[in-house]
Amino acid sequence: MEAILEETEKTTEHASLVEERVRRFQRDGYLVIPDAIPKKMLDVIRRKFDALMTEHCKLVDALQPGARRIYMKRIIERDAVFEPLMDWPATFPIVRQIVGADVTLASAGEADCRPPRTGPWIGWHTDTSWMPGLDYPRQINWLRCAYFVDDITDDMGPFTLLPGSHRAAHPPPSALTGPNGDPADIEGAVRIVGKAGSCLINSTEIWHTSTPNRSDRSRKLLMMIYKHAWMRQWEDGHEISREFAERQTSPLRRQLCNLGVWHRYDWVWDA
Ligand SMILES: O=C(O)CCC(=O)C(=O)O
Repeated sequence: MEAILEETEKTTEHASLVEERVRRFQRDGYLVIPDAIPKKMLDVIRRKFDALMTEHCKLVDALQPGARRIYMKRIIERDAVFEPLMDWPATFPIVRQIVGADVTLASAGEADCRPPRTGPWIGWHTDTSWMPGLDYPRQINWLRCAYFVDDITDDMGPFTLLPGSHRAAHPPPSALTGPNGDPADIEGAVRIVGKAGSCLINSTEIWHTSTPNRSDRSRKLLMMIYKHAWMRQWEDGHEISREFAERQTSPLRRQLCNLGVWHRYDWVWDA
């Protein structure tokens, strides 16, 4: 009986923590979850990330020397170690709560690297300002989880955003980005630094930008993007392959991989 009570207490505590984080997210448009990935698991992930990224960087360097951002598409398909990130227990309950029961993946994830001593690669933007016919302030369209593979310090070009701007009446004015693509400093902007294993969850409607990596270290992130089932996936090789989706056995992961219908009248979702 005591064990059951203890378990119930833990579940209630967990539910109220999720609720509290969701409220914070709705207000600010982002959240940082410290220690989202425990050290032991992160060590395994980092080894695989570094091995794949080192090879990938050699290829990119040959074609595009001095690239300010290097990324690998479909990361969850490249090694089984990345696969659990799609429904990771420290973050997914929050994502599920924000997006809703029809949550699915918008892509097969990305491994992202900002090489040492490189300038910003993109100015102030939202990720979906290209979508026509949607008034501002917009509903949250996509939601991104960015896991820190290593510590990210202020000199490493941290992801930079303007809290609350996901509720703005317009996208970021172009005057906020200089002619050479450099972002202006905006009062109130926050540079997201943190320990390895942290996760930044952000609305892709939030105003955000890249900043220069002035350090001697690469800034490494693993990104997962979520959407509603009725939205299409990001194409151009970002989308989850049919073979990978069909291999999934858990009903939740099959839904996340966009198998099944998107127009459920019975409300019976697997998330
Ligand atoms: O790499 C960064 O710091 C910014 C990333 C970004 O703006 C994006 O992925 O849309």
